[in-house]
Amino acid sequence: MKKSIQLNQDNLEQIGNHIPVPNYNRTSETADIVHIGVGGFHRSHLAYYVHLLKNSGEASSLCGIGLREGDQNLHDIFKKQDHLYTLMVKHPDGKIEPEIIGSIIDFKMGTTDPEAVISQMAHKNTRIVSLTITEGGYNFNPTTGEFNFDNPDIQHELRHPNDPKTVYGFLTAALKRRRDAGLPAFTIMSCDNIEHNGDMARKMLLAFAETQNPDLAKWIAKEVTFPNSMVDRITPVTTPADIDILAQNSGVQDAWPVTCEPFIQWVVEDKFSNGRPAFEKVGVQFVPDVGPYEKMKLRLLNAGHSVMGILGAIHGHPTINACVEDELFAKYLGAFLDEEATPILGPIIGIDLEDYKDSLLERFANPNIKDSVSRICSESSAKLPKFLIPTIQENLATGGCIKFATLVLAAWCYYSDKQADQNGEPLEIIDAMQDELHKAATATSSDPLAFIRQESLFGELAENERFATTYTDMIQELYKTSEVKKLMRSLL
Ligand code: CS2
Repeated sequence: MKKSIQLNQDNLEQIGNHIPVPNYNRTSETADIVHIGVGGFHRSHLAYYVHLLKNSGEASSLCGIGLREGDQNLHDIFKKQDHLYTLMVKHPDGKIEPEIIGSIIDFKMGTTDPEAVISQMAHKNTRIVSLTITEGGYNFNPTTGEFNFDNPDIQHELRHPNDPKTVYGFLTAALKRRRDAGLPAFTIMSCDNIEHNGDMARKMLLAFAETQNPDLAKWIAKEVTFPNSMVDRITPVTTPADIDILAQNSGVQDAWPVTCEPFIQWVVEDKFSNGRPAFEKVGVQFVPDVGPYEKMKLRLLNAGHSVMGILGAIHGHPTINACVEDELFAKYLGAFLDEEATPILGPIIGIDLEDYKDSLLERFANPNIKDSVSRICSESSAKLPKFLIPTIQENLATGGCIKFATLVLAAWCYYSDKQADQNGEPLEIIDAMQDELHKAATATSSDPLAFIRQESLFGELAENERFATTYTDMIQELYKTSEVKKLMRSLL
């Protein structure tokens, strides 16, 4: 076994003998992009695009921000590694391409040092504040679509504007400081999987700001832009095995590398209030209206993931590639995409939907990626209302097919109720609504529609007769046999 070298700035030259390292200077810079939510996806996507820009000689860099206690671990690791990390691109043929990324130059924690975060955002060099705060992070009520003022942290921030806790408190504190200093507003760039993610960020921030400081809200409405974007790169959870492989094959000691697929895409609206880096030079597509691209990606890729993930979890498949290697699952996915998701998309300029779906199947099948179904099923309560439930609602309205997606909801109920697969193996469930989901699902024995009556997730679905009959039949069958494949087969 090779002796591995600790990843940090001093060792970069030596590491560069084995794998690609940044060819740019990382010192004496102030970030122009401040990013909230430095998860794996941010590090495989936006931070990678900025790395490509820097490698091509452009000046741009990122300061990461953590607003949750759970971010402390990455903060501490980054400190030791001078904010360097390895991106391990995993190809379907088994090849792994590691590369050291240096585009993040700083990381600040809002939980322990809120002032440092506000002043970073309010710094004159900051042009963009970007977000990957997850679907659940936008703090809106899924039924009404309105801002959730009941959140205790939001209540605290409304009363104490100088003691922010959530993304909204930090954004208003920093924007106020910029306005008072006569500095231009920054762009707020959402990179989350939500249809009209920029519009959503705008609506939520304005609702908050109007209550906290109506004058400031007017300034924000006029000065801040919120481009919508479609972001894409499958980024599994890093495992201890990834850390070992990197140390053994490349001799690099990195406590938190990120793994991802080769595919990458970012389509964004060119609405930046305070300028932007020349992202088009590194393959980013700028379009006037990102809506159709977002809808396509969320309703095909993300929904397809959830279809495989939830059915796969109950069947006992550990990963997405294991699901699509199973012929029945692959066929089921194809049927869902073709018969339920595609009809509501309509044509999209410049995109051949058949090619797009073929490439999705290939990406899901990448055997080297091993994307766990538990990652896909995590936070389903925030994902399904964006990825899958609207497809059922739209198909109900037009008389379209609903059976493939409806089985996923029945399976989700079973999953939330039993918290185990069909063989009784316990499932790892990660969901902010886990207790409510479990409670609603356990009432299924006395009321087959109990799970669907959770209005905040499903709206009025339980009242729709066609849906209610289809779902009830499936629930009865699934609870009787526990064999999800039997039901899948019967629908094809
Ligand atoms: C996945 C996404 O979390 C999920 O359910 O569908 O993380 C997906 O892998 C990314 O959006 C790909 O761009």
